[in-house]
Amino acid sequence: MDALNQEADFKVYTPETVKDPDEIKMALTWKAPAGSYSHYPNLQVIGSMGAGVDHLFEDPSLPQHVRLTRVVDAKLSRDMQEFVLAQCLNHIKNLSSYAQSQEQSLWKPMEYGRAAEVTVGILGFGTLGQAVGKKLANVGFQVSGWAKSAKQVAGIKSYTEDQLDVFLESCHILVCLLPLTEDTNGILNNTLFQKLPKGSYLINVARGGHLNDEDLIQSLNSGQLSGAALDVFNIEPLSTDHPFWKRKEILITPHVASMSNAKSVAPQVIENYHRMERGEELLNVVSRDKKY
Ligand code: OXD
Repeated sequence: MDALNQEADFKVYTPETVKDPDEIKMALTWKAPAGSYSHYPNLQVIGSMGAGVDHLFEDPSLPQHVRLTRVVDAKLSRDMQEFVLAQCLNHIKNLSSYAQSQEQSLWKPMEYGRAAEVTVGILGFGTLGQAVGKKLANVGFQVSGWAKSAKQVAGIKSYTEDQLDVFLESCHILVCLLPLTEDTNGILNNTLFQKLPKGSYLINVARGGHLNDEDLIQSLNSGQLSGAALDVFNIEPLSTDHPFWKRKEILITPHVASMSNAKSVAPQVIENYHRMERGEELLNVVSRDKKY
């Protein structure tokens, strides 16, 4: 909010400092309590402060006439590219296992993978998914992407809605970057894991709601999955008694893959405010039908 206040040529309030609710035309938000938006009768735009917008649709009283936007930011996209790349390399070079061996002073060489021999499947091949896919391909991984609609990205094989099974068949590493919607809720489950090659690795950097926690544990127990890197969880922070903490094959990070930065986000928020005032098309509009 401070970054916005410094740069904006309009007034910026927090819910606590608003004096006249009629004055508010645009809201910037991240996981606001349900019902927050109904206090402002002249609201025209609600902007999610992150890339994800699932938190908006969780509010049953989200005003129907209000336009919704999200953040699409080059810096956030680069952060996600680097994070996923780090997780892929960590996995194929066994770095987490060596960190665990070190705790026991254990000298235990392991076979390692090579990027050129590993296929990484990006489940959710939208703007962010494509950026991540390109980065991995540049480093030498084989990359494929799955999205509802066909995407043309040089050097990356793209699969569409009805080709999910064939897409999954070749993924040694599956990266979830899907938006969370009714269709994708719980998609990372036993049925999907069974379609991956045995011993595949899962990276979830999208939402905890995509993953069925029980099914992940079962797939690790059976060896269908060799491990997982999880940055997002059904309930955050992850409770201290959650079984994931005790699993050596799971690498847990606290939702840090790419964190919205007020300084980089402020310019596009300001731009959208002016576009709204001029009655122009907004940037990064969210479809209410698709919910992303
Ligand atoms: C986002 C996130 O959606 O941080 O931006 O998860």
